[in-house]
Amino acid sequence: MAMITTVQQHILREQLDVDKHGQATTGTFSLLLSGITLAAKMIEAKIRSAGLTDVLGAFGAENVQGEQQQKLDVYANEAMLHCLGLQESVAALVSEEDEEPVTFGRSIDTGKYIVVFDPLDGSSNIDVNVNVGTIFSIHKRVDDGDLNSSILQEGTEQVAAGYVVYGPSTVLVYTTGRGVHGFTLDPSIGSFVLSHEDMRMPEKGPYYSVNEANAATWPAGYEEYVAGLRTEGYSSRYIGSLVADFHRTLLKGGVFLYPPTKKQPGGKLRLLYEANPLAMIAEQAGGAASSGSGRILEIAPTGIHQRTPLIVGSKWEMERFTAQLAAAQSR
Ligand code: AFP
Repeated sequence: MAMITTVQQHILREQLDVDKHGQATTGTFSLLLSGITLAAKMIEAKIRSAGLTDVLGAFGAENVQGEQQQKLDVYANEAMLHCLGLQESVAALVSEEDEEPVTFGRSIDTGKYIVVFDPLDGSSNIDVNVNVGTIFSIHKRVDDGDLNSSILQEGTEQVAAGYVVYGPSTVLVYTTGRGVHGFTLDPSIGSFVLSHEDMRMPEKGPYYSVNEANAATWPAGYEEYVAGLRTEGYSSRYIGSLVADFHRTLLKGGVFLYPPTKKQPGGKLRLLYEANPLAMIAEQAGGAASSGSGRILEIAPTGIHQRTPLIVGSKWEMERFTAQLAAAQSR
């Protein structure tokens, strides 16, 4: 029989390794990650039967971003809150779908971790059967009695980050700062099984990925950069689901951009639960992530739903981006 490693076994092994390096572990971190994998399985089961049951379409309310909530957004959020909220190690959950952090009435100095997440990213694609995802980021609570300073930590302080992409198969990718590992859900046993060990982003890739309909309103330098890639023979790919666009960039290399636009001068994507976790994964895999003004992971957050421009991808494309944008903006 072929040997398999499930995500649970992998996380436990990582935790034992952490122990070997002298840090005290209590098992709560493994439990936390298994809460996320359970929620992912619940969400994936719902998505798989989306056309058959009455879960497609608008829920009839707007979320904090002023976006139409889809029924599946609401279900995915409830699954995450349910699977993580019961855990004593959780100090607060911060979701794209909730205006304020959820603390379950616990005293602020009990839980050890803050989990920030986008329960169903790209949900406007669901009705047309296109890939969607869940993104998460985990921070340790800062012991200063102020929940906000624990939530608004820089991305460099993340202790783990990951995402699940619900595509032809369901894939979970995570990092605890010691490489990036990918697992594919095996529906016959109901477990995420290690399928991509120590993932590395190719140093240069064949694709650029951006919503070119916004090109006329990008700041100086962006159009020139993308035109340069076109001249070099790059192909264009854009799904409009961040997780799916990022997953392709991780596997195949290249660059994904969501620049500032006239409509969204501060960028469209959210710093805490979209840009930061993907930036940590990109860096761990040998790539880079920028806001156009600097490293994503070094942005000091000021609000839980704050937005940022995001440019993320392979080493070569990111070095070229930084150089070309600086040159264009100094003209
Ligand atoms: P939805 O969740 O509303 O589908 O938005 C998806 C998203 O936040 C992100 O997943 C995409 O990368 C981005 O928006 C696409 O935005 P545009 O439609 O403006 O290109």
